[in-house]
Amino acid sequence: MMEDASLNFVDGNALVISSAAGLLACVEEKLEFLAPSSYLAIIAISLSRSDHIEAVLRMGRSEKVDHQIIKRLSSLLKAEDHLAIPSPNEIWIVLSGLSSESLAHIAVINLLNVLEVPITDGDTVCSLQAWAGLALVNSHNTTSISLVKTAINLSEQARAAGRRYTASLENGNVLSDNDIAQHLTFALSHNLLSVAYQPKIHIASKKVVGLEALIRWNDPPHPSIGPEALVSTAERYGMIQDLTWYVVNTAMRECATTLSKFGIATLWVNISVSMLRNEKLPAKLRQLCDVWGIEPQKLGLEVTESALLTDIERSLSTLNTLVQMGFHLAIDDFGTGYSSLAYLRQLPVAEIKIDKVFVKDIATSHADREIVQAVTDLAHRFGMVVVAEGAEDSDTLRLLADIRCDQVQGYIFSKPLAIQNLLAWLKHHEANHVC
Ligand code: G
Ligand code: MN
Repeated sequence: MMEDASLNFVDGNALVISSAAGLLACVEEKLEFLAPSSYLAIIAISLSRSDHIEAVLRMGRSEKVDHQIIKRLSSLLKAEDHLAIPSPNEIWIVLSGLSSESLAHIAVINLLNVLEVPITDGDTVCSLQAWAGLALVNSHNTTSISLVKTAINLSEQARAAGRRYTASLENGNVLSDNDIAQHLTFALSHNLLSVAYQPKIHIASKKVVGLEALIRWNDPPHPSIGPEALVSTAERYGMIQDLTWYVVNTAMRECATTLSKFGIATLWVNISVSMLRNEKLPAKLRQLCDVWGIEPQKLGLEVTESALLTDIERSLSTLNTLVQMGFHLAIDDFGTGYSSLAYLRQLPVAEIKIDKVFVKDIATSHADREIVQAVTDLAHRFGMVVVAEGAEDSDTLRLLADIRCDQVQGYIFSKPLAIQNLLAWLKHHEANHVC
């Protein structure tokens, strides 16, 4: 374990490298003095260094690479931030005094971006891959160990799911992955899960143009088993296929008549990266469409941005097949991945969904508003439809209309609803918004 040490780099930015214990003590202290509207972020980064360096590492640390890594990170961190490197493939970072969640997400993306540039040492090139877990907290109701453990778990989950990073807002008292996996096995076999639907609304006409099907646990045995924990645990424990087919099948069965009755264009389901690599996916989806009498043109598949870019060759052929068959594709959680629309444009994707972390504070954060505006303009230039996720109030909706974002999915219109409640909501919405 490294001792606490202060390092000075060319740019004069002094950064304290803590030991693991030093970092935990620092988190404990920052938790104690956490200001009411301020966030504390614990970021755990898991690194994979290229084979050559791995071999060298087995005989000792590769100090040059370590040094480069610290130098790159220090260019992004402030003197009051804390950094620990408990092992050559692990980095922990603490950021404090954050005024919004999105700042932490942007920090993670920037950290991953600088880490992923290959490091050259003479004629040796060390390529790096990095995955991060972001544990955010805005209350005292947790401990430093639980936060760091959560961040580490989240980075492992990101790695397993082919995402660049996974984030959670802590409420303290979190179940282990293994516990969640056991509960999930039980829930799948005892029919304790259900599907909820959230409408996607065309902002200008207020017409419902889509429904997103989302997994829900009717009566979760623990408050920390939210849908995100459920999905990421299912990815890690090989249960994601079962979970996804459960959602797709249930959604098609429950929504077939609703789609035509209310003239809703598309039913959207979430597809995980591991399934995108399965060549049988298109045929299986087609088969379900036949069973429930839904044309492929009425089914949309949401795939996360970073998932789309993993194993792109293999994913691309599946994506092209799916589009040729008539299915729609959307990039989910846009903004939390590589952020290169110019690159993503090569994929046969007609729609992007801007992640809620960038949308929810546009009424108060000028920076967030600029981001959403820039992404929307660029996506439109590429002929894509833009959906903003996570709009909760009328100011946000009005700003999204000004930005010329096409659709919105958020609590401002409806939370995800069970099918019966959705039917009541649709009737009410139709009576109020459609002439
Ligand atoms: O897979 P995707 O990231 O598209 O899932 C959408 C998730 O976002 C769902 O879990 C849904 O409950 C959540 N969500 C949708 N709208 C809002 C919103 O307005 N506020 C918040 N906090 N969450 C939302
Ligand atoms: Mn989605």
